[in-house]
Amino acid sequence: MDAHGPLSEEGLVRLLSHTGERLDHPDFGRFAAELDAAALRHMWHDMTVVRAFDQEATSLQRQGELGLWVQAVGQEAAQIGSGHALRPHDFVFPSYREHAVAHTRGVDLPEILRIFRGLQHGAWDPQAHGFHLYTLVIGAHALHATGYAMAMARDGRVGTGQDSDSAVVCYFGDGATSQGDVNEALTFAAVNDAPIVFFVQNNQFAISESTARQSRVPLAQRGAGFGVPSVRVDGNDVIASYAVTQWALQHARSGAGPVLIEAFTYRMGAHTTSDDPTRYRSHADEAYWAERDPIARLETYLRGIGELSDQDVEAARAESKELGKRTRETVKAWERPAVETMFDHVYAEPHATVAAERAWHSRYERSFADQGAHA
Ligand SMILES: Cc1ncc(C[n+]2csc(CCOP(=O)(O)OP(=O)(O)O)c2C)c(N)n1
Repeated sequence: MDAHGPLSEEGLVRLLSHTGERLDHPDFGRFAAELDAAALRHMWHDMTVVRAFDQEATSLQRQGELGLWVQAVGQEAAQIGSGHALRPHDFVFPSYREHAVAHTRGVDLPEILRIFRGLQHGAWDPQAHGFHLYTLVIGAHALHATGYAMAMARDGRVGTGQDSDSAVVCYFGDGATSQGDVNEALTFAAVNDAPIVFFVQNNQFAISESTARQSRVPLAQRGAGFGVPSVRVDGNDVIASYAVTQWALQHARSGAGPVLIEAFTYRMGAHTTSDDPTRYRSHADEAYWAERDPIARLETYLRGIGELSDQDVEAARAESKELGKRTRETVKAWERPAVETMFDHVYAEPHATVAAERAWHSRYERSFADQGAHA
């Protein structure tokens, strides 16, 4: 592996080693100091519960209850750390793997599965949660997020020093950084000093394509070309993810412009339940990253300082089990909407193409009835 390439661990901000020792950092240590033991336990708890939910969703897909599931196992620290740094007034544009961020924004986890059961295009009210709908078109939402951030600034919601100062966080993957939309978003955000944090989860793969096929340099270096301050952080270190995001949000909310964070992490699961990662990566690689599990390292640290008890672990296990049960029951109880309703929410206004598709669909349905009549 190239020591200075996109998969190197060079320059990562790290505040918790993979064996669970606390580390300091001259620029970001002060943000981590905001986290007391209760806050860290809360993060551990969130990561644990979200992982259990993720595993439950994978099982439901395997049982034929979901069309697809997008796993986020291994990326919990990047998401929970950054999610905990957000304030209610901030606004998040996720891609489609940000289940842990959704949890921090108050989205009830089972609700996410409405999308993956094919019942709804989106499954929550974005304004109620400060959390936009999932976007499957890679990188497209980076432009939406930048426009939203520019509007926030025009609405006087940055640089006042008040609690109402806000920022946008836009999450996407390493592969998305190769998309035109993301590069256009960085250009607009930079020249407009938009209050936005581009949070890249470099999970090392765009489906089967390694980050090494997306870039010659660490992805954070791309920000420099746009004049956007950029930081590489150990994405499996929840403390560092929190600290770096906290700094970035304060920067953006103050009116100083955008920040790019590259959270270097590893997708421990498959790209989706339709993918077989054994086709393109080694067991040795998986074993290396299993030792860097984001939840285990925080657990080791908290146990070492006497801030996580067997009762805490047992309570989280019981809660996870209960959430799994509630998830299964909720999903199976959802009623199937009439197929034609898929045309209802594509556009707010009537649209000629959608109307033509709806008409085609109804002719198609009728053709079966006609066949029956002639039989
Ligand atoms: C515009 C567009 N091109 C291609 C795809 C197909 N596609 C779905 S996921 C994916 C890989 C994305 O990788 P990355 O940005 O690293 O995010 P990750 O899935 O690893 O979180 C691709 C190419 C798509 N959804 N949208």
